[in-house]
Amino acid sequence: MKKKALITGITGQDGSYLAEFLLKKGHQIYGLTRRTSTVTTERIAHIIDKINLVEGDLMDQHSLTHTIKEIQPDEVYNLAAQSFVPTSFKQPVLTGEATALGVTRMLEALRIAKPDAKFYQASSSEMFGKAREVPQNENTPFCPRSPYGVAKVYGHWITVNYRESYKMFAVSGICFNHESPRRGLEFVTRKISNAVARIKLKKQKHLTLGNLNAKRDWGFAGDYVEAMWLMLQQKQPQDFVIGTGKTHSVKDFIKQAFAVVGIKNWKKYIKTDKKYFRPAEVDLLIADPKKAHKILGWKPKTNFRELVKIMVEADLNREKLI
Ligand code: NDP
Ligand code: GDR
Repeated sequence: MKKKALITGITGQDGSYLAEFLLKKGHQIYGLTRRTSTVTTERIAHIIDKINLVEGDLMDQHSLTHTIKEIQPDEVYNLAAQSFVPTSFKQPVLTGEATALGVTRMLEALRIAKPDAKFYQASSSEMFGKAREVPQNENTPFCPRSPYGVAKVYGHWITVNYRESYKMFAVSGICFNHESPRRGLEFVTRKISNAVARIKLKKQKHLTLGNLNAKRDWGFAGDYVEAMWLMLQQKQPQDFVIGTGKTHSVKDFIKQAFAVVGIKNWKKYIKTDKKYFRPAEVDLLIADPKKAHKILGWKPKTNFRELVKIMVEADLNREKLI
């Protein structure tokens, strides 16, 4: 019998990599998608014949309970969320509904209809926010700096609470930033890789950004989905920090991306605009992933330079075709 996995957020960056990964493991994949007026399946177009899409929304309890009852999944990966930090300042209530309460809705659906399913919650390094210690591990206190970060803290603790209250196999992966050519265009890494490709091809003159000094622990999304799966294969449910243990500034990312296309005087292409600065910023994130190394045997395979190269080259190829 094939294992059944339900992935929420399957149309997103991580959902697409996880679906590919689990297909290779021989899973039967179900992906929760919400109704939209335009197509959102671009990232999973190449595997769409091999997976089953089911309609539902984290805002709608009934659709989740019904989905779980029907499918009876062995594993549930809750990747769906309003995931863009700036949007969370503009739409804090919606972010709370989807990113925080959405987790409870899914846990309730499981408690009622499939309590022995294994549950993965996509927690975030944004929960550390104004970080109380450097680097951050599983015991570092949370200090979120955005409605998104606050919502993820709720999602994290409700996952822990269902594990402790109902003995469910519910775990939280505290993932640091992970990127790829499938990253949404509004996130800083993809915004940079895409602009650098366009500048190289003379399709764009400048790149306008916000805070260039923020530092993040950036890894490759394709590596991180393996850690999600590994967490659900453990005997005991527990939470893990997943990251590279290295940090770089936005400026470092820009320099490295321009270097990929052989441009040295990158400064002349960069502008800043207040509109890209956040009401409250997270200045420095860096993971201490020792627990994941030790217990999961997980280590990232792609380093920072390789990641930037993969992203810029993919955007160059894509822009050449447009
Ligand atoms: P994306 O923004 O690329 O994908 C988000 C997914 O959630 C999309 O499939 C989207 O669907 C879906 N979604 C949004 N709202 C709802 C809703 N109300 N009901 C059902 N589905 C919904 O995110 P990523 O793939 O980058 O991230 C995956 C998860 O991991 C998110 O929870 C994110 O917060 C978290 N995370 C991500 C990190 C990263 O660096 N990428 C790091 C740490 C945590 P649609 O296509 O219809 O919009
Ligand atoms: P982040 O990612 O907020 O860390 O959340 P993002 O790429 O949006 O920002 C990273 C840093 O870059 C700075 N920055 C800019 N950011 C954007 N988007 N656009 C700009 O023009 C710009 N200029 C500078 C930001 O201020 C910030 O410091 C991501 C998301 O995937 C979350 O869902 C996830 O939980 C966390 O990573 C871990």
